[in-house]
Amino acid sequence: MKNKFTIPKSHPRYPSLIIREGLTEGFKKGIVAAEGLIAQGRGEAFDYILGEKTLPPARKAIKAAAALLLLAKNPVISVNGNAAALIPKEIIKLAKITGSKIEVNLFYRTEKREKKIKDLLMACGVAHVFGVGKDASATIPELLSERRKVDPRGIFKADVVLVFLEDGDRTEALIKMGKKVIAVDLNPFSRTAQKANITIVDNIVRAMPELIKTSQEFKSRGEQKIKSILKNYDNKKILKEMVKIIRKNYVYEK
Ligand code: PTJ
Repeated sequence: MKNKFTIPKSHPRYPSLIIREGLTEGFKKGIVAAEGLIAQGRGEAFDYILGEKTLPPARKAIKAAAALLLLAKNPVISVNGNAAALIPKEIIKLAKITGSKIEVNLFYRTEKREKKIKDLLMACGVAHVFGVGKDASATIPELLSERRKVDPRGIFKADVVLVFLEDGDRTEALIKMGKKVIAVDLNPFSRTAQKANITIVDNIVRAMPELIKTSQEFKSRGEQKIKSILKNYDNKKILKEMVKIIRKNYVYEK
């Protein structure tokens, strides 16, 4: 991400300020929804509490996520405005390694923003972006938001879906359809975090490079070895570990 305002690298909040830059630039370009800036604020608060680093439970979730994506028959990465602005190249890298499709799926859906996100992803090197405009002709049952509209060749027939900054409704609806959901969400208490099969409680900006590295590493392992990672994975336990860290970080001692 560019540092247009020359924020000094020594600034204690440098990485966080650079993320803000990426999002506000994305907003000005029509990629990020205004509400996406507010969502980032909520994320920042959790990130601050987590110490702005990838914690051990998140690393375990990343390993399980890499395993699940590599074992999937039809994995799809679902992209919203914030993810497109912050991690477009990483989305494409991960899609290449894991054989995932990329689908645009917006909560605040407008065709104009969908197309801008598609163009951005294509400029970063992806051959096809699913779910744009009329391509999102299938419907996720029992979901009322605009996120219900999905591509019949993409999310609709996926067995594994990776989601970022999500609303709990769609995660629940996708799971009801028999899909496995991997969520990246800084808030371990959110419905998405609680409902997903694998929850990576981390900033998407840190989690994605780690997920790419792990997926690349696991790719050369045999299927049985990858399966054993998933066999021992317990998402409820991971979330509990995360909450324990939060409580420990914030015991106020005089
Ligand atoms: O682009 P659209 O139209 O699909 O809209 C996207 C937003 C983000 C506006 C929409 O999905 C939304 O309103 O999300 P929520 O319900 O506010 O949820 C955002 C969740 O993501 C919250 O739990 C935040 O803590 C978390 N979050 C925010 N920034 C990050 C994050 N998690 C990981 N990395 C972040 N950078």
